[in-house]
Amino acid sequence: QGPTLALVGATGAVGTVMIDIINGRESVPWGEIRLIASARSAGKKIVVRGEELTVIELKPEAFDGVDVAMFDVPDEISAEWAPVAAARGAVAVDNSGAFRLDDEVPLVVPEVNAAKTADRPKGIIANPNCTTLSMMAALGALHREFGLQELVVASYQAASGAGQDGIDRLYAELEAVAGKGLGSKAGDVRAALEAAGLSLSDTPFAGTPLALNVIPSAGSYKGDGWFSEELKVRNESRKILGIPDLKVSATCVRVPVVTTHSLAVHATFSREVTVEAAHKVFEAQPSIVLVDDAENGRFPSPAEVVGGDPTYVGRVRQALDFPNTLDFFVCGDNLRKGAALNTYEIAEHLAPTLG
Ligand code: 11C
Repeated sequence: QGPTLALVGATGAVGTVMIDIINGRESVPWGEIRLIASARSAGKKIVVRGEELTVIELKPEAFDGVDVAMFDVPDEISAEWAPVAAARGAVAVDNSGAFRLDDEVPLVVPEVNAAKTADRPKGIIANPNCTTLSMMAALGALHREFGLQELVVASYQAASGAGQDGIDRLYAELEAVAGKGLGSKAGDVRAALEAAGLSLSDTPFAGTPLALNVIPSAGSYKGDGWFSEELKVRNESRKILGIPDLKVSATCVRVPVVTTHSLAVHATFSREVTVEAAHKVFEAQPSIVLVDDAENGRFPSPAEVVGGDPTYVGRVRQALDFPNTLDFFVCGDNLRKGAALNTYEIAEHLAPTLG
């Protein structure tokens, strides 16, 4: 009988991927697995590793006997309930933004800083934002070898970063614009969406069409020109890599991709770095798949890698006018490594120490 694992938010978009991941594991270290969700979803039956489980309502008693509680719920639900789980003796592994920058909460990517899981005075461990996470395995490996000093990134973020609403909206927009020859006249996509009853005032994407478009804003506006996703990339990268003064500048962009975030990374190191040496580092990291043969058109792209667990890296170049700087492109499934998988890997890492 192993430790007890609970999944809070079992019926949401990330929770569903989490169950998929648990079902796909060859073996799991858990005795009991408990599914928890809002009162609205309580009573629902979900098959986990061949056993039909009934989703139970989120209440303090739901955490009794739980060793690890993974939270895939909005920030305000985590802020209220992760401390409740911790107070009842569970380690809360939280995928929301509620605790990521709390000094008493480690922010963990297991292949970069797994040891931090041991230092958790609040009984809470945080999982990073999916945009940050999509490049962390690659940057962590390079940092160990060459010493990261500066990071400039542009993201290409998928619609599912905004949850099921984001996915539904993208499909509806694509349907509304398909086959109409749109995209050559300013405003024609917007007009087509409005004509199809897809109001731009309640889109999850900043009142801007996503179909046939890219949107230079992700998350909420935070002032001085910055959006929340850009500040998360900066603050979370610093904390995970343990470089408090890392120079970071990010531009986060939403693109009409269903799932898998990509980033164009421009990273400067304290030591000399060559493409050959970087390839070696990437090849030695089990969670990275290097796809880097530009001459033959081989590089990662979201539609080719979605659903996969690894971080895919390609287009690795020594920046022509910047010594010690590498440019490269990464793709990572934002619902798997970007959310559910990393959370589950933290729980798996804890399992042998609990129960
Ligand atoms: C997006 N990265 O693509 C966001 C979603 O802080 O966990 C995840 C937000 C977060 O919109």
